[in-house]
Amino acid sequence: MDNLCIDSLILKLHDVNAVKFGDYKLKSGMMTPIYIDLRVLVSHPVLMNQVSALIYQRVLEEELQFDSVCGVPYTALPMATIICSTHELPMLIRRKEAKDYGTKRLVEGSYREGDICLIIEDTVTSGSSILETAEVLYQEGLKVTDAIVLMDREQGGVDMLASKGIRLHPIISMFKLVNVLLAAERITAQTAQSVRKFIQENNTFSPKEKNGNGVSPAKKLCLEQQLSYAERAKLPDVHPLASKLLLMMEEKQSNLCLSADVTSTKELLQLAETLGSKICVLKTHVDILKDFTSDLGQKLQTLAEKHNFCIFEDRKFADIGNTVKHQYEGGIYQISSWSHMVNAHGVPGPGVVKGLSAVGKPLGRGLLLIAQMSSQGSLASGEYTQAVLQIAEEHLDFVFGFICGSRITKRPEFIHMTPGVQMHTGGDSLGQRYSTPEDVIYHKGSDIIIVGRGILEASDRLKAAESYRKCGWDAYEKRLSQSSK
Ligand code: 5BU
Repeated sequence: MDNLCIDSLILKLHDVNAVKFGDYKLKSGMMTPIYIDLRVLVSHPVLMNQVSALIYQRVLEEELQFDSVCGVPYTALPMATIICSTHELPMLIRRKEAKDYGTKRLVEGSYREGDICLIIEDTVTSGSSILETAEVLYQEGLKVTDAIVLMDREQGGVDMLASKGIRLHPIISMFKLVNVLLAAERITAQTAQSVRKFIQENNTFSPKEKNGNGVSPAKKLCLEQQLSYAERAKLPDVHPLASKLLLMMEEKQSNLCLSADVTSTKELLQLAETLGSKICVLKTHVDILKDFTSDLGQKLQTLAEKHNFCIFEDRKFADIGNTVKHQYEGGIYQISSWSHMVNAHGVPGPGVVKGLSAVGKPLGRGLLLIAQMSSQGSLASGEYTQAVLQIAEEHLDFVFGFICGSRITKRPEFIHMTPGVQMHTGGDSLGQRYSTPEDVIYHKGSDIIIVGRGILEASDRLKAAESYRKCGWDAYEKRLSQSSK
């Protein structure tokens, strides 16, 4: 989703008084220093259309599957109507009260038992309004798996709904809103700080039992994942390369892997030199270099030692064991001689690991298995991911982690690395999909963010790398602090 688009929307919402600062009472009775009133949107059709378009864009980005759409009455009702009318999607209307004449239906529109209904909401605090609507839909035999909200007050709605089996996809978060208004000098730093403090101190969702029912997937991750990178480095079964990497991460306060997807050797070496201090891993695709020479590996290794990072050639091996052995060791690139880690698909079965291990294990190298991919329509999911996990568990002496979208195993010895990361969700025109560092590390429980164009296309690459390092690290610290609560 385009960030500029969100930023300008936030300013327009402020212009029309949909965002107010002061002392306001929420539906729950709680007093708040910020109030969001999106009811005014009906008087601003251009803005209403823009909001509806953003919601629909999110539907596409998340590839949501559903049979009908229902807006939570009343504010989200016109938004749902515009979306359904524009894109010719069937809509359902939830009545707040059943009529006392005629059919007495609580849900208007046509549906069949088992149909999936997507819920649309304007603002979420605790998530109770969405749940109320979902419960009415459940009574009618409908299913609700996802909901989209324009504004998330970040006070526990995502976790509460997740605990009820509903994924909530927010478009604007409260922190984002405050940051944009502050940057535009619409509010003072003091107001921004009081809102942030209020949000942090007023989380409406507190799981009753740790590890028990009612705990959201995001919270569960936090509860399970109590070890720091440094603690994990010392576990008895951890692979030596994973141990080295985890210690490096802790020392540099970086869980950032730079995907150095450039086509000139000079630029690659320059990147390693200038951004080396910000990263824990440098990921390469040597086969896209137009001027590869056999001394590159040695040069990269020298820089890796100087700046304390690991080298990861993203070769994605996917052949029978005997072939990958040659591909890894020989050819022009002689990958095993300089890359600390490589990755492989699980498609060929365990033989691919055995072939690579025969070359890499004696050299102290390690392997990441590709358990999930970031690209749209990827086939690496569900049972495939589980089968990859099984292969990894059978080869702990060489496989030390995964390429994945989110954490796939509780074993703290495994390192999870996630590509498809940018500061804003969305994708490119060739099927890449992006999640944010916070989402990947905090919500999805991964360990390392892999960032390419988010840094490479920035006008100041060093500054961009520092922002990603900081975001990734802050998300990790937030996860750790939550888990020890
Ligand atoms: P981007 O510029 O941040 O989109 O680059 C992502 C990098 O990660 C790029 O080198 C891909 O080849 C790599 N990648 C990925 O994007 N998604 C995947 O599932 C895997 C690798 Br596996």
